[in-house]
Amino acid sequence: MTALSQETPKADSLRDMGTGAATAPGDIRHDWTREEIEALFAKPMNDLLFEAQTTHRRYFDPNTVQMSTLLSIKTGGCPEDCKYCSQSAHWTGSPVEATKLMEVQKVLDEAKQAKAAGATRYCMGAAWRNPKDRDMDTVVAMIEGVRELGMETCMTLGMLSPEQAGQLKHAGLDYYNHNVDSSEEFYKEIITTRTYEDRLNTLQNVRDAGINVCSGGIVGMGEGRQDRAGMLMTLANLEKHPESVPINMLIQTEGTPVFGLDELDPLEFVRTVAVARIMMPKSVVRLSAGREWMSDELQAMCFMGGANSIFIGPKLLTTDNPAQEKDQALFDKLGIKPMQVGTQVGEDAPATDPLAAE
Ligand code: SAM
Ligand code: DTB
Ligand code: SF4
Repeated sequence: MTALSQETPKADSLRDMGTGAATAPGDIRHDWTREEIEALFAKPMNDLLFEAQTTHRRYFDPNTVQMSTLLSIKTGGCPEDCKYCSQSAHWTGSPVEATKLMEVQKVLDEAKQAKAAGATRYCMGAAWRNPKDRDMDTVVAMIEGVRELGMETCMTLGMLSPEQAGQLKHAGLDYYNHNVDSSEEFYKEIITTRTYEDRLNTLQNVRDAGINVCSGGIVGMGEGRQDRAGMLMTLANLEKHPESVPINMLIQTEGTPVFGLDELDPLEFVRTVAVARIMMPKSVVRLSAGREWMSDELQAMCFMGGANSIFIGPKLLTTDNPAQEKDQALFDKLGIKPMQVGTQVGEDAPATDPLAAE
């Protein structure tokens, strides 16, 4: 299996190929260059947010946000050496304790609560390099059970073979999360136990199985702007954009090698979200980890920049997420409503194309 093509030359829309034909905000492209992306990052903030909003409104209702809830179905003890992760067995100073794979019924009980709290998608994560074949029956039962509750399903279990991806699809899995995490160059600084190509191969297996792809990364790990640009270039130049793009702000956990790094300027986080929105116009962009430590104003700027998905519920995998009442108060102040299932890939979005009349 070869890695996904990162340099598909053909764009889906008119391009400036020396013909003078320019692209409009929201045209779908897969041929982004580093220079173009860095130029987006360097725009004045108001211009960047305006372009992101214009792009966003072409495909989505700007006042709706998709809401997922996360559960760690197998915590800690992971053989991988991701420097940001409290669940890696390599960082013995991390406070996270390893657990076994949860029982199916316990997962379903948690999922019911998440549904009652307003989540439309249930995301189950395991601290694995890859699922063992002996675990597949259990994760399949979890997918089937959550679907029966009437929720969309997402899993993040590490690397998948084509056969495992096929099994998950057959069970009815809607989304698979597998992040590229950073640029290809910076990735080597963060993880040594697998390669960037391994990540891309799993994404290809997920795509080939017909499961929606959820892939994004983390910022604030000491990478440079060129790495944030490189990460988005990898994602946007895939043959098909991921349907879901989580942008995580690093949550620093004691004992991990990245603990104590200078925090990323929050406005640079907003820029990363806005550039992701511009480059992947129809994708749902998730304001993912780190909201617990973000002000209302910062989160509002991310929504202005085109973020339209979040995790709700008091916990992510091992760390805290805002309490439901706090989130509800924020949504009320911002006039944000939950996004209905089925509209998240843009196909049913209202015809509010601000460029259509031009
Ligand atoms: N083990 C699987 C894997 O790595 O693909 C699935 C679980 S892993 C925790 C899922 C993603 O969570 C990682 O790829 C990373 O992007 C994100 N993540 C993990 N720890 C994080 C942290 N401390 N802060 C922000 N994001 C984090
Ligand atoms: C993703 O991109 N972010 C989520 C989800 N995919 C699995 C995980 C965030 C984890 C934050 C650290 C923790 O709670 O352990
Ligand atoms: Fe393991 Fe995933 Fe954490 Fe890496 S990010 S250590 S693969 S749980």
